[in-house]
Amino acid sequence: MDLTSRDRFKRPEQVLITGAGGEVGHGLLHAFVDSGAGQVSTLDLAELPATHAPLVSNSYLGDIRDESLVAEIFGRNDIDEVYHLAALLSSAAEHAPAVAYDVNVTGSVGMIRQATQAAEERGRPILFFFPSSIAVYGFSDHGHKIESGAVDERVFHHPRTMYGCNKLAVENIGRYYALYHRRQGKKSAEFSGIDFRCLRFPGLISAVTQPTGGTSDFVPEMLHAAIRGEPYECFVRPDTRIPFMTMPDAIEATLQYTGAPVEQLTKSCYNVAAFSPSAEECAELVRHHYPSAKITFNVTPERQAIVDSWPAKVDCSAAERDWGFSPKHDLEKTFTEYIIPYFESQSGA
Ligand code: AKB
Repeated sequence: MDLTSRDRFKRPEQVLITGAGGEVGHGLLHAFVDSGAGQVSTLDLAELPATHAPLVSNSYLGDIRDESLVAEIFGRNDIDEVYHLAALLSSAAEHAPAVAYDVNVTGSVGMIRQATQAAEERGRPILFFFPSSIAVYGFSDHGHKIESGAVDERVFHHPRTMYGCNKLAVENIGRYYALYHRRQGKKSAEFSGIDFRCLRFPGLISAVTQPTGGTSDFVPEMLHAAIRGEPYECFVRPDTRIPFMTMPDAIEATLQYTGAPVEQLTKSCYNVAAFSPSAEECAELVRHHYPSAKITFNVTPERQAIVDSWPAKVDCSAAERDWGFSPKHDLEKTFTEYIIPYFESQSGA
């Protein structure tokens, strides 16, 4: 992982990653350890995989909704930066909307509150990173996809899914705590709470892990199935088009953004994405690089409706301008410079 962009700015002494066992957590954990971050603590419902454990200074087992555990973690560790990744993804959240609200909103707001309190008590801000999503946008209120061009951060905030509603709520509550919340009896000049930063991620493609419970999963799923030599039935139409980026680009963007001086930032929430292929274009590239791949299409209407409510393209110009967002992988390079070299290195080819 190339961390030169982040090294130019600063390196946190103590980091807390929630949901560290998930896809983004896996990438971030490695990036922090490679860059020599002082100490990484994690909070996850499940034990971290054996490969992760040696990378972590303190690994806490538990639920993000357990505020006494979260308070204990802030009390025991002098955390500089929180990467709050724990969440139920969009398809999973539609099956259990009440649980999704509880985890994605109540749990996240509890984390934000505890981070704010810890920052106020020690008189130094805590950077709080929150991964939001293209799911905050909503484009098909009446069943028709609205053609909109590349969508910027300010518009179409009418999410169709519980997950999108959750992400939008936490974007706003995090911004509230960072900018407007004042501890009772404190003058604003004394304020030292959280520095809330948020990226709206597109679908993510990782060579190392496979997502679970998301609706953008059709691309990583068709790819991993081809690599395993298994057939894949894609659950959306061939012409379905939403934005994607690779996991290394997502990790690099996260670290570049969280390492940027606050004076450079004009938003608390930025779009990031690298390319917007149709499902068929992805399938063609998979077949090209893995000629034995067997990909067919069989639409699941509920999941199709979700991706139809998401934008085909997002406008990333604010991220490019403010903190130099510049993903390395387009769709073709995702295969030639990331996926294929990764699997060749795994097989010792
Ligand atoms: C999902 O599909 O739920 C996520 C997302 C686009 O936020 N990958």
